[in-house]
Amino acid sequence: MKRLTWLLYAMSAVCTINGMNLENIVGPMINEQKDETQNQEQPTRKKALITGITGQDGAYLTEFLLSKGYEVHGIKRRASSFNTSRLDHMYKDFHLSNSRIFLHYGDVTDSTNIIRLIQQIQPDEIYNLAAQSHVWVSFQLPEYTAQVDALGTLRILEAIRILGLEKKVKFYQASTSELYGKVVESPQNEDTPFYPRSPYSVAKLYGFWITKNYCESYGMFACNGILFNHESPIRGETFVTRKITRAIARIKYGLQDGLYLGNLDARRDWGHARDYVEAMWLMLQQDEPEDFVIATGESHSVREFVELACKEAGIEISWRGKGLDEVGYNEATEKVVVRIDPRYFRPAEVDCLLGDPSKAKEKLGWETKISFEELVKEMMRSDLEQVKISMTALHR
Ligand code: NDP
Ligand code: GDR
Repeated sequence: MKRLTWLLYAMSAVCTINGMNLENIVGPMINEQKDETQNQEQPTRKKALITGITGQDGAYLTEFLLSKGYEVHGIKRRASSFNTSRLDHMYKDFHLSNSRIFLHYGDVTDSTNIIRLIQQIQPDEIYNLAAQSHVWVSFQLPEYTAQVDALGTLRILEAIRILGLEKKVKFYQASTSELYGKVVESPQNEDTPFYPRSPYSVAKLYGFWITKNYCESYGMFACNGILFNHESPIRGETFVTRKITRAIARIKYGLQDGLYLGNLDARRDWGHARDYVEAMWLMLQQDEPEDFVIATGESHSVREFVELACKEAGIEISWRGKGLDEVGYNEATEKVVVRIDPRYFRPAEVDCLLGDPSKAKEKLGWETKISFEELVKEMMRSDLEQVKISMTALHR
């Protein structure tokens, strides 16, 4: 059932049938509702506020917190089209009984909005996931990225302080392995010095330190999760993993000829988002605020990800050529599947990330459960399924 609902999400996000977006079929109610602040309060129920609830992690975290009995409030941005498709299936489930998920229009670039929402909701926990989260895009939008990723964090912390909620609210900041950037040691742990390599990670560096500063200055429970890359079938379509699995699925069914990528040799420590949102929650259940690295402790190259995704799709891929001329071709058909496009290179690259999650294991009892191979398999199968469904629908 869970797989089906995520699949429906993914379909709604990417497919149109006869010009009609599938989002309308999955359940548009969440988009039609007015800004909600009234709810049937139950005194013992914990309230969480999630910024970035419409993103990958926001959706998994919402599902997780609902399963723990929380009332979940989320901030969504006004958009010209529906942007809640990752959440619609959960909202529908709860609409039938007492609703425990509430969406509020907002934006972390608007201080007054943030103050008003925190005042109205009075959350016990705030998860700050809102971000312009794409590293390559941050080179195109450096100022906006700083507004959201750096100052957005400050606005929330300051709102908590202005409202006198320092002792009530626990605050989680979505920090990132990108802070390690040009790594000075490997694997990276909580003591590894930072060396950010993009406007995104420089903005996140501010977010990291302002969180620490408010914790130390005002005694707030505020902590950083230094999360390494985590993916899923609902990963944004322009991050490399999802870009690969979507493209391979389309190539498999003849809807696309090939796939253009940037740096095939970049290595990342890739985990599954479902595992990682649990770690966020665990950090806020501790007695004292502490920062934690969340990672698998394994790193793989983009090239390996392509190979595994192709294998799962039944395509045997081989490589030939070097540098910009390197191609990945289908051994059976000799057709080129992967080409290099330098437009996807970054002005400054992060070559290799590998996390050491020992502290999380020891203090949070957290460990990754889903392996790299299982992750690729799940993503690939989901995208193959979506292409199949969209093709069937088109030929009906
Ligand atoms: P996504 O890009 O999927 O989601 C980002 C969310 O932030 C979306 O809900 C987006 O809204 C929202 N958002 C963007 N700008 C604003 C704004 N100005 N005001 C309010 N909301 C905004 O990211 P992920 O879910 O993958 O990541 C969650 C967080 O964790 C991010 O902060 C990211 O930087 C960080 N992180 C992610 C890692 C990963 O591997 N996924 C690893 C380490 C850190 P909309 O849907 O409208 O665009
Ligand atoms: P990253 O993720 O930058 O690590 O940030 P992304 O998937 O974008 O890139 C990973 C690596 O793959 C290389 N790459 C490509 N990347 C993209 N997007 N598109 C391509 O075509 C391509 N070809 C090769 C990149 O150069 C890079 O080395 C993610 C985000 O979720 C951040 O918000 C988060 O903080 C970090 O993970 C941890």
